[in-house]
Amino acid sequence: MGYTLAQKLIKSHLLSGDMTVGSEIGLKIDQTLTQDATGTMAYLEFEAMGVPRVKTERSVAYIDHNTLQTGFENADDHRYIQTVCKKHGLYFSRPGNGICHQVHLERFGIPGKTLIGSDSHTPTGGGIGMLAFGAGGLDVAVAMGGGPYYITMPKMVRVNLTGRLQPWVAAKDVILEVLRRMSVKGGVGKIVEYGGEGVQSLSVPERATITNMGAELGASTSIFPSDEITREFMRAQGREADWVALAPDADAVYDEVIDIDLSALRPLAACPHSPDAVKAVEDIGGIPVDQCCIGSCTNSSLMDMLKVAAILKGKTVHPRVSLSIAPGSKQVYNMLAQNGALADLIAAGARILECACGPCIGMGQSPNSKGVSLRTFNRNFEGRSGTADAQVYLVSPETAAASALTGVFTDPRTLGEMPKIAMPHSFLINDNMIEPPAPVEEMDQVEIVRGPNIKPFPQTSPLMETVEAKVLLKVGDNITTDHIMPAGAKILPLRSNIPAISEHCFVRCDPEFPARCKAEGQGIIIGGANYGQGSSREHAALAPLYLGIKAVIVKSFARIHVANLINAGILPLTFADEADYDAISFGDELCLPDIRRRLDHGEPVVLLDKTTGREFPLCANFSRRQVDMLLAGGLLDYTREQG
Ligand code: MIC
Ligand code: SF4
Repeated sequence: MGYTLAQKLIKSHLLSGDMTVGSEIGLKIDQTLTQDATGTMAYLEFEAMGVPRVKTERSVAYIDHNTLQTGFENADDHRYIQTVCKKHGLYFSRPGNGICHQVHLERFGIPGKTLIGSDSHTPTGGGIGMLAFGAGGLDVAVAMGGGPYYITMPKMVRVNLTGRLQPWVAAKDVILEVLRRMSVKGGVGKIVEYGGEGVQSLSVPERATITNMGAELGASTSIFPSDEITREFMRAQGREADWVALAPDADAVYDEVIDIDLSALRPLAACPHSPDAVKAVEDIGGIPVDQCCIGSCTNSSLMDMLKVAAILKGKTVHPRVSLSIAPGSKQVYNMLAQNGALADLIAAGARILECACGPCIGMGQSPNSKGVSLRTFNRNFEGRSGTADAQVYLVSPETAAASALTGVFTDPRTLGEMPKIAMPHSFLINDNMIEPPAPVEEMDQVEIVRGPNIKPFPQTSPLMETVEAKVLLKVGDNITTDHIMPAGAKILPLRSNIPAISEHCFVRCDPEFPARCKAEGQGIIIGGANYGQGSSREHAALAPLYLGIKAVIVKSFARIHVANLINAGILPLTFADEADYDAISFGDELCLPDIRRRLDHGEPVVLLDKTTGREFPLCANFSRRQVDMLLAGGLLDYTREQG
């Protein structure tokens, strides 16, 4: 029996475990990336491990999220990360150089290599045939120190692409169609592998749009084969020597197959407030639009920008609409400037933003009250834009540009003939904003600069014999890490200060939550299905840890968040019977009797509701390594114990 492409790459990087679906495997990691909003914690953790120099083939730190500097905090974090890189052997992509995933694809990604990043959209690298995972900062720190990255062996899904996209239909519409069919939970425990003759009509940036937004499926990762088109892209980036051909075996077996005829797709949009609430643009109707934002790690490639420039050329943005555009990287921005397309964007009235995440993470450009915002981004969770009642739709750059001109939701196919844009034969290569590390003999002289806002990792403690605590919060299905630990311009500068950021934990669901936790000293959270979907931010585990949360008991978890909870030493447990969720109320006194012994000996775990006297069986399907981490009080303590 042959292997899928992902299985081949897992096999060639397997350090522990066997490749049976559902069992824990440890992978060798070739490359890591971090961004600044998760990076400070990751590097504090790396420093705590005491490894002098990263052991990966390539580790890169990007500054792209916290670039709005309204106080000293973000700039201090940038300086801290810069000096850590210099000392410990990492490449540092300076602020202004672009969004981590876009720059990594352009300058560092290599087909067939493994990559983990402290950002959930790291699977963007799957667009050039990397096996790339989003992970918590601690997991990235361990990988930088040469340790394995552990995942649960996923199932394999094949998305079989046939035909080719019609004019005005884009890669974004492909992934929106996959989301429509599979939902935001549909990818959990799976790797999505794209194949079929339709693949040949998709450029690398288009493939990367698709693998990027595979994060919204909850998938472990997504991947495309590495073929002549990949080679062409690598050549145009001056990196052809790094190219290898990669494909699944002809007799590879998949657990699930999805067929998509590219020629049958129409322009699509994800409606408020979920990336899987997908409708055809023509069915949404011409609702008035207040804002269009073009950019983000999903759609900020040169090709995307050139298409938008061609659509806007010689026209004016509609008076009702604010159009902002953030090119994904300095390479993209510079090429737009050189070929004149930037002038077309400016002339049409676009508000050009720096090459960074910007509005995608609520760093400015929040829409007006009840504003309708069309964004080429990947997430439209309620409130993420910074405006609680904004209506955010996720669309292709073509749909966003068309709607920016008409002022109403517009199917770009109504614009007439589509401008023809060709991939350049060579990209403008200038890595002057990527700072290499200090040579080994000079690393001792580098001093790490720490601003006053950078506070140490929160206190952890070994798991108690019995956990007794109240339900301090009960939430429903599909809780995102944006609910747990909101982002945005005001809160993001606190990412290096867990005590301060904890004051904002869950406040969008319940403003009293942090104060209640502090008053009680410890507590338990009850949640529904797909708890912790979205971002990889480990702050969604570290803030609850700081607030005394001992266990999170839910119907099901999202992949990265459950790993972050275990790393933080918080018990992530699931109901054996989902219906038991209804039997537990806010404020109930709960008990996990003998939890330490039961976990240690693999005995069944039960939940006693002392308020009602009822008892419920729970699932605690942990690997031995995970049990040991939980007993120790999290990954840092576990690593210390292991010496
Ligand atoms: C996001 O898109 O939510 C982020 C901001 O990039 C996060 C990381 C973070 O919270 O810092 C992600 O996707 O992992
Ligand atoms: Fe940045 Fe948005 Fe991409 Fe997250 S999803 S990495 S905030 S551009």
